[in-house]
Amino acid sequence: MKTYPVERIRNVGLFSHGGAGKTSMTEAMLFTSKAINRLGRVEDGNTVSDWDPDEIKRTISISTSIAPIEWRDTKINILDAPGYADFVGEVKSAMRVVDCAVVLVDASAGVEVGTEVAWSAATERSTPVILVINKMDRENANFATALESAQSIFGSTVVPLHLPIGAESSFSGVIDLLDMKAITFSKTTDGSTTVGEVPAELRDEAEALRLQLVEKIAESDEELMMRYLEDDAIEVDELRAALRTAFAQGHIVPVLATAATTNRGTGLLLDTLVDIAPAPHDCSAKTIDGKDITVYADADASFAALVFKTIADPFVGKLTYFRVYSGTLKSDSHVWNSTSGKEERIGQLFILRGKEQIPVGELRAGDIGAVAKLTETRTGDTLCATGRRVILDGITFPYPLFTAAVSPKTKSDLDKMGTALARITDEDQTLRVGRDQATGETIISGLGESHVQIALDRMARKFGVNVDVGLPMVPYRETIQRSVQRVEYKHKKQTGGHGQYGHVFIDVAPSDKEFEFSESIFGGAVPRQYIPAVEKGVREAMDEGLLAGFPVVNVHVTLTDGSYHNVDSSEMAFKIAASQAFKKAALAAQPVILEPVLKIEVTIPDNYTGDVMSDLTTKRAHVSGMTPMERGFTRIEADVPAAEVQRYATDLRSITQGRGTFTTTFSHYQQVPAHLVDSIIAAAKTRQENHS
Ligand SMILES: Nc1nc2c(ncn2[C@@H]2O[C@H](COP(=O)(O)OP(=O)(O)O)[C@@H](O)[C@H]2O)c(=O)[nH]1
Ligand SMILES: [Mg+2]
Repeated sequence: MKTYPVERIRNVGLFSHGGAGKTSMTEAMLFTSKAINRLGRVEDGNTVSDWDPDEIKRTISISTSIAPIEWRDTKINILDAPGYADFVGEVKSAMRVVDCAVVLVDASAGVEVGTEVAWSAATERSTPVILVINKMDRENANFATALESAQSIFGSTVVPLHLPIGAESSFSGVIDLLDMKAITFSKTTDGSTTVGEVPAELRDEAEALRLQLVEKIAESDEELMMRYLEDDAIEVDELRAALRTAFAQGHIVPVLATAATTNRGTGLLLDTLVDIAPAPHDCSAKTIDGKDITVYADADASFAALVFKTIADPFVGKLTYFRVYSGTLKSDSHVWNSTSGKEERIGQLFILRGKEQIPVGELRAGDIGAVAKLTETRTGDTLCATGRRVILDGITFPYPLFTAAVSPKTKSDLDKMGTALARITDEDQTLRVGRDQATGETIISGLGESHVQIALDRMARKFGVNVDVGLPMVPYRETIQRSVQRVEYKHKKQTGGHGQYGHVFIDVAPSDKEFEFSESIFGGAVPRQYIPAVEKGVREAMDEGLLAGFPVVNVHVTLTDGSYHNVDSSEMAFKIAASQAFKKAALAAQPVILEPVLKIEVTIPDNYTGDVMSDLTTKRAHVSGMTPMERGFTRIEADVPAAEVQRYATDLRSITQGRGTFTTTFSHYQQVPAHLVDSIIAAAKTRQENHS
């Protein structure tokens, strides 16, 4: 592929609700621009974009793919991002490196949750948006209804640039409202078109929509507005130039109509991207390292690039995707990773088309490419010239919402699990792996149950590591409710040989502190050197638990009396006596199970408040507040037992169709209600039997 000057590059992301047609559109663009000679289909698992075996198996996109398209002497780097909620991390990283977002809407469904997620990700970065109403050939396709849903949710900047001719099986073309020409699609899928006059029956509607469009364009250009109000004739080229400016400033969101799988309207979308999408040199970037340097897309300036994606490939190893923001990067060179503060050796550079890696000698400002085998670099890092160290704005990833516990199936899985988990989190920064301090389990967190499951399937497929997955243990605790005095235990074994003798009296009482130990031994009843062993015995017994094997907390143990034997007493004997005495005392002190309670904040569109509240009530939550937020959202604050919300990511997604978010933080422990105690004890016993 030839090298393009910065003004002939476009970096464009395709975003939408899952299934709206992004991958099919990428395929149609590659086919129309003759980069491929066969139009693949998602159902057949033969598209360029969905190349990963997990994507082919599930016929959905899981990871962002890149497809460079050459069109009208311009290189358009298409980033095809996944649309499902679990992969929103990919949306964030793709949105970070594109200068234009194409948001697809299914013509028979209108705006959906994923459309809103894409829209807000674009708004967050002030990335201009083109709306494409796709699947115009499908049953129930309705351009007007879909357009209306977009205008009602996204506002009046949304105006059609195209008016479709026909719909469903009779979707045969569009009227370009700027040119006021009818563009008819060929009957085949070759993407060719013919230009003609606007059909009479659509002329009025087209005129009215054109007026809206011209007015919207003129609104962002004073001189043009004057001429418009004075009914001056305004040339189409002038309008197109003003549209480009208004678009880049976010004053207008043009709407197109397409049908990707029959390759209709694809060429027109590519034309629109060449005509109005910003080029990299229209968008400078500011460094965030306090040096306040503005980085321009100038190939001769000092090198700076942002890493937006990492793939752990079982064969080539780590593949790092990046966008060059300034300067030129050459194969076989050295750069500085200013985020990790380490030098990196750059081997062979590639541009990527799906899974295909096309070697190139250099990558210039504005372009997107990849390199293998970097060692010190993660997604979000800045790579720069050793001589000018800058840090570019990184990528903000959403917090994980769902946590699972994983355990290796076999010994060999155990040996490989650590590395494999590290590699899949390297690939996906919305995954977190760690060790639960309270339960010692290896836990993995992600944006949802299927997100975690897919990641573990990938780990099994890519790195041959198989694990059992389950909900993490709830870190219950146990404690006592009343004091018990003078509980005695004598550990005595004197049957020949070295005997054992340890004898203690203890008091136990509830305490605000995690654990208190004191002694009021009188007259050396228990020699001083054995007192630490008594405390150790008590602690060990506390760790083992009383009712269900959960650690005991909030007790005060006092060693009050005892006796010893000159020969047979030992630390071990007193430790055993102490742990038995503790169990005896605590079991007599009305032990109970404590459960962790979380503070949860749930943010939802107002219309779901009732459903979310009643669901929280079924989860034993205590709502402490409801705060109206901007854009018609409400935040509910509540205290809820951790055990009730282990699957809340899934529950909330189904209640709010994916429009709700939540955060949780640990708050306190509370006593488990009596009706739940038996099931907790039974579950703990089963788990212990399975692990013994
Ligand atoms: N009828 C019709 N089906 C389409 C069109 N675009 C995509 N599809 C189908 O919609 C499904 C999802 O498409 P895909 O490209 O994977 O959507 P993505 O999830 O946004 O990448 C697939 O079954 C496609 O064949 C279209 O324009 N018309
Ligand atoms: Mg896709």
